Amino acid sequence: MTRVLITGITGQDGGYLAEQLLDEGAEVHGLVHTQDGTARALADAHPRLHLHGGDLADAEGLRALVAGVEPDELYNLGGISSVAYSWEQPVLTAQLSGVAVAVLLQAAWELQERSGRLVRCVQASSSEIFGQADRSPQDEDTPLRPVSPYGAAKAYGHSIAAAYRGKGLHAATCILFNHESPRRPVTFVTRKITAAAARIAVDGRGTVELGNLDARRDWGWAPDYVDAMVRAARHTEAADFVIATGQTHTVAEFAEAALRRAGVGDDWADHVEVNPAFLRPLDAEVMVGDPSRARRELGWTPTVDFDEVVGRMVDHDLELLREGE
Ligand code: GDR
Repeated sequence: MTRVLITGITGQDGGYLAEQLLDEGAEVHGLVHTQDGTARALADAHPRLHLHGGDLADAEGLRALVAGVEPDELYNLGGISSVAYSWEQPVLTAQLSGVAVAVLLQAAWELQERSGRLVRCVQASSSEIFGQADRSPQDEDTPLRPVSPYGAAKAYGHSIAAAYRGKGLHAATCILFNHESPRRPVTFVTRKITAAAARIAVDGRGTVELGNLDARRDWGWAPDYVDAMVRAARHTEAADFVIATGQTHTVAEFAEAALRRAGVGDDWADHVEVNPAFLRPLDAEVMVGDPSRARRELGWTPTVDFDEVVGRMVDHDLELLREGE
């Protein structure tokens, strides 16, 4: 039975990843910072899921966890995931989304040396490592030019994974572009919009306050991206893989699609306001990925398009409001 260790198991991707691997019959171990309701519900539902309390800032604890679980596959999804929040906590972001990657990879390397078994590692890298990219679309050879504490920390994690790969560890990275689902917290723009669109449609009034409406992002479906990480772990060669759809839309287009889907008609723009509080010190205007390598080498392809991502999220938020009535 494949034994897997996931950091960030209570996040959007961690949950989908745990479910996919449990469905395949794997024994899944997850690092959890606090045993919150999501974690408990997951563990209660799955006898092959084992949760371990711990902290990505605790190097000794991480090392002991990897040594104790002895995973065949290690997925590092943990850390600070919000670009906006990383400006409030730059040092913590460096620790949790940067330094912890080195700690985990070193622990995996030591386990591999001791056991003589391959430890397949996947680092959840991010399109934010490209920041103000010098080319579009971005692929695995695009230079790293992060423009936020989050992007900088992720760029370190990305680079240290390559270093361990050079040393002989199966350290793959998936350079994940934005990927969404109804499990996204409302701190991210897509869910903020779909939750607000549902509310506005039900109340017949109200607005959603946003920052940069012109930012173009490449939005995919989170479970597809999790599947790419599993493929990257099991691929013969560890490598960097861009995981993206190759299509972009602006934040304004997302808002229009969501409000229309919720039932607000042609006056959708009356329900969108710009609030400078949500603007970032620096924000890449366009992020779009070229997933050719993942398609070619992993046989991976996105299965859900933009309209369907928006539709599923809005329908879920409408359903939540109906249930609450
Ligand atoms: P991002 O996601 O920073 O790309 O990181 P987010 O949804 O927060 O922002 C996307 C774009 O929308 C613009 N924007 C707003 N963003 C937020 N959160 N709130 C607003 O009101 C708002 N208005 C406009 C942002 O400026 C930005 O351009 C996500 C995370 O999942 C990361 O962990 C991951 O690495 C990257 O995607 C790829």
